[in-house]
Amino acid sequence: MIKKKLVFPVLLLLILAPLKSVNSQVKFKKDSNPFVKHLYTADPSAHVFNNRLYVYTSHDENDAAYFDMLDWHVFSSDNLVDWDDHGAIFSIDDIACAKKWAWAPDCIERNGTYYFYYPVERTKIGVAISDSPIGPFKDAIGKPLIDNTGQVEKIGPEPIDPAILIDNGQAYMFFGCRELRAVKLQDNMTELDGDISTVKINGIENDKENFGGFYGEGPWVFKRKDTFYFIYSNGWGKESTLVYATSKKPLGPYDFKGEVMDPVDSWTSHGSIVEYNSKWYIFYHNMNLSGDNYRRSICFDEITFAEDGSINRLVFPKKKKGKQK
Ligand code: FUB
Repeated sequence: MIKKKLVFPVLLLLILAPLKSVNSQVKFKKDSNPFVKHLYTADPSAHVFNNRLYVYTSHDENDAAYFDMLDWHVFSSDNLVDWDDHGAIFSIDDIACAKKWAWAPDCIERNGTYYFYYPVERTKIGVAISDSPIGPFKDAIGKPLIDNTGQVEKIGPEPIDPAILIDNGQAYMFFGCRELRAVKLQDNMTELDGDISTVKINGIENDKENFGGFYGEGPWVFKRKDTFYFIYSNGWGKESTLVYATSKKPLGPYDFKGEVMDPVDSWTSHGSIVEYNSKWYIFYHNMNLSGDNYRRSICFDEITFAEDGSINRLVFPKKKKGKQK
């Protein structure tokens, strides 16, 4: 017979166990950047769902010596000061086809369902679904949506960093490291619609890795007025940062415009731009909390546009120390 004094703690554990594994919450306030300080986070993809802002991130481990990441988190806020960490919403353990490298994700809502796109093992992109923006997510199709095994020429050498845009009812997925690819998605969001194509960015033809408009990784596309803005990292050097190009069509061709922000101190630059309550914000990561490239932390700042639609470059008050690589 269970002792009486054990009944309460056991009951409490039973009640809390499902919450912990799915939506364990840490509540905190943003007082400065980086604004998430209780764990290391990177690659923020920010979206507004039902008038609340959600930021989907990858998660750097406390003892990381590489990007050996295991799960993904989502954070949300309705005033950008008070934040909830909804915990690990999906993890490598939930995926049959992968054992490592839970890298930069994205999430989108369509017809009341949330689709979470995740890159794994630097070779595959999968999709998981939920009826809530904070999960629980479950793998949607039990196999990768994209897998470059034997198809490097078509899919690219490193299909990572999926970014989803829905425009005019059509969903698009952008992805890739060093080689940018895009593909339409079917209305069910779990199947490709047509061929994978290369997105052209005019004006970067002579730009080399780490400089100018070189395409590095971390694509993100958003629409403002009638213009599509494509932002991405131009590499992993001391001066590399997020840059952008614009087009009147989602799949381009895009015209290179310039830098979005000052370089951060980590090798990697990865971010997203979102409109919330009539202001625009850029989410990005740096390594200011840890001083280590494999333990990054997400930040955000307001960003503005000039009259002609160009992005007013985000300038940090003091120039950060150069990158190490
Ligand atoms: O976080 C792992 C990788 O580092 C991402 O996929 C890249 O965009 C870079 O931030």
